[in-house]
Amino acid sequence: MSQFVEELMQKVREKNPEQKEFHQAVEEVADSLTLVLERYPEYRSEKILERIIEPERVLMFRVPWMNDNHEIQINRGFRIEMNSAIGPYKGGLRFHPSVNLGILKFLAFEQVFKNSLTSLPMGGGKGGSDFDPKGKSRNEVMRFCQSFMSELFRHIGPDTDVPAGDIGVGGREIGFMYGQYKKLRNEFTGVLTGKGLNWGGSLIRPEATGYGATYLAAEMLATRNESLEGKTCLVSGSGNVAQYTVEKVLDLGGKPVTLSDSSGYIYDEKGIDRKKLEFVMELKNVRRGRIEEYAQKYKEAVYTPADPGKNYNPLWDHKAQCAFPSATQNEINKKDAENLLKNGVYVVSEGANMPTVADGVKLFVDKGILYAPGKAANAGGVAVSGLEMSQNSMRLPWTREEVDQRLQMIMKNIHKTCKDTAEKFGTPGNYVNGANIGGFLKVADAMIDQGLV
Ligand code: NDP
Ligand code: 2IT
Repeated sequence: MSQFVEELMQKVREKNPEQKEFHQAVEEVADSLTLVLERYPEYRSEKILERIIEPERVLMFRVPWMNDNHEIQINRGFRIEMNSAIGPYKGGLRFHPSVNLGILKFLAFEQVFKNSLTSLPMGGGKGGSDFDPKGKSRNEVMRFCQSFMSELFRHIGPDTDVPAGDIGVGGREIGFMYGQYKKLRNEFTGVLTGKGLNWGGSLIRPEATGYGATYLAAEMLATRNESLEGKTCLVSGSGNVAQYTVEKVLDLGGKPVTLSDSSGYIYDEKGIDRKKLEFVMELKNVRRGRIEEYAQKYKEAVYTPADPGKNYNPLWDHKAQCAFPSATQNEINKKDAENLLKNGVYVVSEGANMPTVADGVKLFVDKGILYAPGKAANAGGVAVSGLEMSQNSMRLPWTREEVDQRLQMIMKNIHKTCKDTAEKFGTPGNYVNGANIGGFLKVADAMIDQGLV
């Protein structure tokens, strides 16, 4: 680690104690940027990185709501407006009991580079709440969303800050929040993305993150004259990103064999086909059930409950060529990364944000496998959010084919930016450096152009 990174990290830790995910995200980026800061000292003297790690604004607020038993509940709401150098703040909202300031800051920080990589004019933001939608009734979720938006509405807007979904926030929650925003502002505008198709949403937005992560894997394989055809793929999670990853892997001839939720995972040696995927979508999106039911319905599949006492996740311990972590941060620890390599995995495309611990990332990079970090691999979601904003501004919806074409083009460009940038800075094949540097340069130059901001 360079002296600059060491000193920077010491300050980051002192100033933001206990925000360990934020430290992790900053350190990974800072490590890559050493290469840039050596070559272009103006970024050092302008203190660009020191500025980027400080959010432009952090909002934290009370979210009171009433449960179905008429008991008052209090949650905490957040919005991190991280960087607006290249466009309005843009990024998802996460509703999960683990949500805290450090987690949202890591996500907002990652979002800045990711959004820059899409080549669309979007700054970086993230928000959410420690609210747990699991087990709540539709009415409870609605009351929570309305209360959350009753505060958030005054801080956001189609040219200011445009939230979207993330863990625990899908089309249903976006709908409730949009309704409340509209009521308070008396305006029908593109203030949120991931909206329903009938009211300003874009075709392909639900599919975009999973499709994009798969397109990126295909692009990486193409550099070795290979494709996903016939490849066994490990997929984690069973929510939005995981479902559409499975769909696109199937389209491209691959064989997905796993899915998970926080209770456990299923392994289906015969492969998760379209019919089984349809079952998963109904199970997860309509009935909001647990993935265990998959193995009850399809006897060829094996369900393994999550075991917090184990020092590895057996999902990553199956023979395969590709892995698509699509659940949450740090779901691949060092032992899991070793298991993946041992089992023959040489393509890792991160649908989730920062799913691999730092030691795992190092292993993948040192081994020279085709490893795309989240900020490159999962950028398809926010990219199509950007396309939704364009369609809202024009008041003209595009066809499915048009949006998918643009998504494919954007993922191709992201791949090329990462690959070319890694080469330019003397680390060919290192998509981590490519993504961090590629995302940084555009934001850094915009910040310099705009003066001391
Ligand atoms: P969903 O809420 O639709 O699904 C999340 C899935 O991950 C569920 O299966 C959930 O299981 C599992 N999961 C969540 N938290 C944990 C945890 N702490 N431990 C174990 N499993 C967990 O979310 P998405 O599919 O939208 O998001 C998945 C990942 O992709 C996240 O990292 C998100 O930041 C990232 N992402 C999402 C984008 C999007 O457009 N939605 C865009 C880019 C990245 P359970 O139901 O049991 O909690
Ligand atoms: O992490 C992410 O990129 C998202 N959750 C999607 C953000 C968005 O604005 O669509």
